[in-house]
Amino acid sequence: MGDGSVTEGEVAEAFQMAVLKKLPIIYLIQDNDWGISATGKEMRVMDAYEYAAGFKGMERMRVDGKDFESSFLGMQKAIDYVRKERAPILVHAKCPLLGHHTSGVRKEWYRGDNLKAHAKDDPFPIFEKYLLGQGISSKALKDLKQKADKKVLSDFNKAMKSPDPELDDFDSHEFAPTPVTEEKGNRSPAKGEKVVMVDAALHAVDEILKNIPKLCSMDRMWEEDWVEYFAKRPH
Ligand SMILES: Cc1ncc(C[n+]2csc(CCOP(=O)(O)OP(=O)(O)O)c2C)c(N)n1
Ligand SMILES: [Mg+2]
Repeated sequence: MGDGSVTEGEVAEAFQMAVLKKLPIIYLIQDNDWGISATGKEMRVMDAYEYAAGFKGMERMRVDGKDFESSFLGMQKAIDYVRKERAPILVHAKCPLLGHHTSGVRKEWYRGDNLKAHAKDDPFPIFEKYLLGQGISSKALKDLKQKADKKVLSDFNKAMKSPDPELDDFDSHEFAPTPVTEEKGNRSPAKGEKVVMVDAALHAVDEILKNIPKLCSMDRMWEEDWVEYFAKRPH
């Protein structure tokens, strides 16, 4: 997530649940000190690493996001921690802003003179220098770059040549087709009690949950359990 997104309410809810249920999640924060066109100072009084300290049980770590070695080793530690402890961790990576917020919101519009300062922290030249220092030849790096450029160009050309998407196909694969296509059952069963709509929805969710015993007993379900559950679920 970006540093700006961490100031949003949904993230507080996610962090709270993650520590409460001890969920094995890595929150990787890319802190470029901008949220669209607002600076860090305009958005918040603390960064994500400091904020995470408020969530008891959230492990946290800082890495230098412009430095490959720091980021790579940091992520290795974070993955080990989550696998072993089955608990959440936040990794805060300080990064320069190199790209645009979106293709429609261009960095030149809001970054002004600051762009050059951020470009100095571009991780690519820093990594290149590091690799040269580790004894990798500049020829090997040049070859690698040429190979990557060639691959990107060929993929780009392939994409440009492919047909446009079909208009009536835009929502395919968005939702699984529902097996419920007609109303069944009795709306006015004998001795039935009238309930408000929200209660009816809660009863329905309750019935669904009753068929997932592990979830109902509030045990944590691991990824394999979910895969198993969805594989067996009647479609
Ligand atoms: C819940 C919610 N609140 C507000 C927004 C509006 N919004 C979109 S992007 C953004 C800031 C994102 O900042 P950051 O995550 O740092 O991304 P960056 O601009 O660095 O790419 C905001 C506030 C949103 N999309 N969702
Ligand atoms: Mg940002």
